[in-house]
Order: sequence, then C-alpha cells, then structure tokens
Amino acid sequence: HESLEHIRAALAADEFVLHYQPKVNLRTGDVVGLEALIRWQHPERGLLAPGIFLPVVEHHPLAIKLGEWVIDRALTQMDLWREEGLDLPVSVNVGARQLQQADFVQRLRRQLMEHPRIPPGRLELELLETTALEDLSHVSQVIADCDALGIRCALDDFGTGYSSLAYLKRLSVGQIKIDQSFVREMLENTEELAIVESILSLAAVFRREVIAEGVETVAHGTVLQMLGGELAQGYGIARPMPAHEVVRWCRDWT
Ligand code: G
Ligand code: G
Ligand code: MN
Ligand code: NA
Repeated sequence: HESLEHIRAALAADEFVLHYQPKVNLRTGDVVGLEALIRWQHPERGLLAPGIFLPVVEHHPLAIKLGEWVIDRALTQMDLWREEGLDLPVSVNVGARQLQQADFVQRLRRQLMEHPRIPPGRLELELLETTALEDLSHVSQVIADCDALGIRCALDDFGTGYSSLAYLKRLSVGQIKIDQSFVREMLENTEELAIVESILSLAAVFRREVIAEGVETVAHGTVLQMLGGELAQGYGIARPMPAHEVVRWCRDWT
C-alpha cells in the first residue's frame, strides 16, 4: 500500500487518470453509459489499480479531495466528448467518506455549475450498498436531493450488503447494479443464478432499472437476457479504457 503523502503528492502532480467502462443494452445494442474508474498513472510503476491507494485514503479527508477530483475530471471529459459528438451519461463511484459529508449535494451542485453545458442528468452516482446501509437516513436524503437536481443514483454491488431487500424500499435509487460476483458465477452455480433472478424480479417490482456487472462472456449475456435482463457491463463487452479510446469504441460497437 501507498502512503498518504505519496497519494497527496500524486494528486498535486496530476498523476491520477480516469478510465471508462461502457454499459450497454444487450437487446437494442445501444451504449447506455460509461462508468468512470480511477487509476494512478505512476511515473515509474505504470498504471496502478485503485485497490492499492483508495483503501489508504478511505477514512481520511483526502478521500474527499480525490472524490471531487474524480467528479470534476469526469465532467471535464464529458465537455470534451460533447465537442466530439459523444453525449452519454457518465457514472462516478462515491466513497463512504465523501458521501458522509453533510454538504455533499451542495458541493456537487457547485461542481456542476462549473460545467454549465452538462445537464445534471448526464451525471450519475454509484453508491455502495454497504455504505448506504451504514447511514440510511443521510443517504436516503442525499438520494432525494440528487433526484431533485436531476442527478441519478445507482446502488453499486447490490446483493452484497445485508438486508438488501427490505432497505431497497427506503433507498429510492433509479438503478441497481447486480454485483459482478453473482453474475460471473451464475453459469456454474444455481445459487448465484437464483440470486440474479431474484434481483431482476425485485427490481421489476420496485420499478428500478437494473444492470448486471461482471458480464465476462457472450454466455453470461445470453443467460442474462433469458432471465429478462437487458443492461450489462463487463469484460465480455469492454474493459475499462482510457478516455481517448471511448469515441472509437462506441463507433465500432454499434
Ligand atoms: O476499476 P477497478 O476494478 O480496478 O476498481 C476497483 C474498485 O475501486 C471498485 O470497487 C470500484 O468501485 C472502485 N473505484 C474505482 N474508481 C473509483 C473512484 O473514482 N472512486 C471510488 N470511491 N471508488 C472507485
Ligand atoms: O465496485 P465496482 O462495481 O465499481 O467495481 C467496478 C470494477 O469491476 C472495475 O474496476 C472493473 O475493472 C471491474 N470489472 C468490470 N467488469 C468486470 C468483469 O466483467 N469481470 C471482473 N472480474 N471485473 C470487472
Ligand atoms: Mn461502480
Ligand atoms: Na459493483
């Protein structure tokens, strides 16, 4: 793991980058959005995965700075893509520390105002199910406030938290993301298959959009569609890629 000081210096030196992973509708073939995922372009060690630096900042104020950098970078990239004729919703992952701030939505609104050409509805927030459950009243208020601004929220890694089913009622997110572990294993394991099936029917009853993560092969996509799922994300569709590859990928996909 990295030290806090190295991470702080990397942020100042502009060494972090966002990669983007497409989300598609398997039935229509449309690209429906992109998830922004942070990486550290280390001058000596190359591209570093978030697992080695995010846990270090997780409970530190630096997590807030890094989180705001992610949002600003994503909005800046959306401005650039619009000039190239690409206009897709982009989702960012929001960490626990960042989400806990009492003025989280206010800060978010200020960031959006700095990018007046981006309609708020083009930005989406991915909130970890486990984080949301830790502070249910605050997070449900954040979701409601985002909703009022037109910013959509998704529950990430859905199914991994406890009591997911009962709490979905109190978390009025527009979308749930089925955790990749269930999707990945559903071809070999009937229990995972049942979990994916249950989440799909739960989403239908609650009228939430649902996307399956971890679609690693064509077979995963086929089974997903047999179960009634349409939206998908995963290595079988595309790996996270640098921003400059996205326009070409979208053109080649359709
Ligand atoms: O992209 P990758 O599989 O390496 O991501 C590993 C983990 O890091 C995932 O759980 C993902 O949600 C998280 N992650 C990636 N980018 C960000 C980010 O910008 N902010 C936060 N809070 N988490 C991120
Ligand atoms: O926690 P979150 O869902 O945000 O994590 C997203 C992470 O999952 C990304 O870092 C991405 O690299 C990774 N990922 C995306 N698609 C797949 C996939 O099909 N298989 C696996 N194993 N990981 C994936
Ligand atoms: Mn995510
Ligand atoms: Na996830």
